[in-house]
Amino acid sequence: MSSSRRNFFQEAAVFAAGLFGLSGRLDATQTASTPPNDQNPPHHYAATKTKSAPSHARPHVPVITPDVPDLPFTLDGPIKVFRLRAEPVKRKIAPFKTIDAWGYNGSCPGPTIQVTQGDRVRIVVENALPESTSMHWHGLEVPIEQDGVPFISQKPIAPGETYTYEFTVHQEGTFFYHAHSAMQEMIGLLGLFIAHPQSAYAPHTDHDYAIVLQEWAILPSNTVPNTASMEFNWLTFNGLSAPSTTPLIARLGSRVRLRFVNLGMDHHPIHLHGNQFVITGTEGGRAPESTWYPTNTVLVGVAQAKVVEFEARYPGDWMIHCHLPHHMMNSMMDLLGNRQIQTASTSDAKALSQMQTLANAIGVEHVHHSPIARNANSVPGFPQDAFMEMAMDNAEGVTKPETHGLPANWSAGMMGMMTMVRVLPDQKYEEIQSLIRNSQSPKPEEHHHGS
Ligand SMILES: [Cu+2]
Repeated sequence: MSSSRRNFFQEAAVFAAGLFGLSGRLDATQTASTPPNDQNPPHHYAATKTKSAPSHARPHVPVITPDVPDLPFTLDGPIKVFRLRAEPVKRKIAPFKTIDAWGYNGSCPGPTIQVTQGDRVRIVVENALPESTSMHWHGLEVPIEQDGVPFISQKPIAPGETYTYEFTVHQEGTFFYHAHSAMQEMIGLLGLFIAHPQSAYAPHTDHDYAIVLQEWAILPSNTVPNTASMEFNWLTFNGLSAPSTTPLIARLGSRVRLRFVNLGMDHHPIHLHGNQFVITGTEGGRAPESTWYPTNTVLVGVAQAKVVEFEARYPGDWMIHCHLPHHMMNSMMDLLGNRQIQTASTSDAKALSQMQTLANAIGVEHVHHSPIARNANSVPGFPQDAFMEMAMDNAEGVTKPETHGLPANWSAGMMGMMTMVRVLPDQKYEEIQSLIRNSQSPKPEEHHHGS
């Protein structure tokens, strides 16, 4: 086959994947790259200089947004038609906290839109909120009539009304959509808008994950976020606080892309353990390879997207988290009384009884996981982290295929804006992919026989 003919088929494959290949989880069986063959990679330079393959050697893999669905589309001729319904959404952000947010199609953040550069899209926005709304396509170069700013480029979308946007996506990159009013953004009206490039990025990436960063101010015993507050006590990845966040699964030897989007009040320095990465893109699209440099923390500013890539060379369960200390915890004030709002010493007995109160409330057995010193009660400042570790491995929303095989009490170390990338050798990787597939397929009627 001549090389031009081969290119034609490869580009056709990219096109088809862009049209129809957007749902479902990645099974990297067909796409995983050969593991790096250097036996002893230097740990300080894990970051990713592989030889660049020709840019359309292999089609891109779909983006997976853990804990957030993809938005399906229908075709009207060549136009991809999407439907978004703005509505109130209940979201269980942690095993012991459910909030009343607003979102789209039952999800907060809203479902992820995936298109291919060059696509013509039509997005029908239905307003099922009790007030007017609007929709802005953040970072996309669209005609002013499609810009979504109430009173400037359109009338507000009244409750019960629908409004239709239509434009051609000529860019590639990580974008998002959001209502164009500050309070509605803060109560959750946003979602990802991924534009895949017409020719796949080089080097080829085997896994592509996206995470929306949000913060919430929710008083104890309340469910409605206070969108006027600057005191945030709940921090989420894709609308969930750890340990409810679903770990990202990667095959050992694969190349992983992570996309972070921030539409809150704080900037978030996102840190990856045990691996270096390179920043390969922003909200403006792909960055030239000459600008990539090794790092392990990326500051995701408000209204920005940051895209990073790394070679998953080291097996293990590697944390990914915002490194602002107050963003690495959950608010237990609902149940903990004075524990979090005082800095004066308390006794171990009192602290333990507070934790037991919380554990009882969510049906978890509180275990005193970390040892303390015999003289702890006499040391000013004690306790800080002591007794705060709450293992919830088996709580609803925490146990799932992606957490299979983690060490006991793993969830005690997971709070706030936190998840992990689990870099797994082939056998463990396949095992978890199989569990994921089984959990997604409809359950057959159970017939248990004695034998
Ligand atoms: Cu943060």
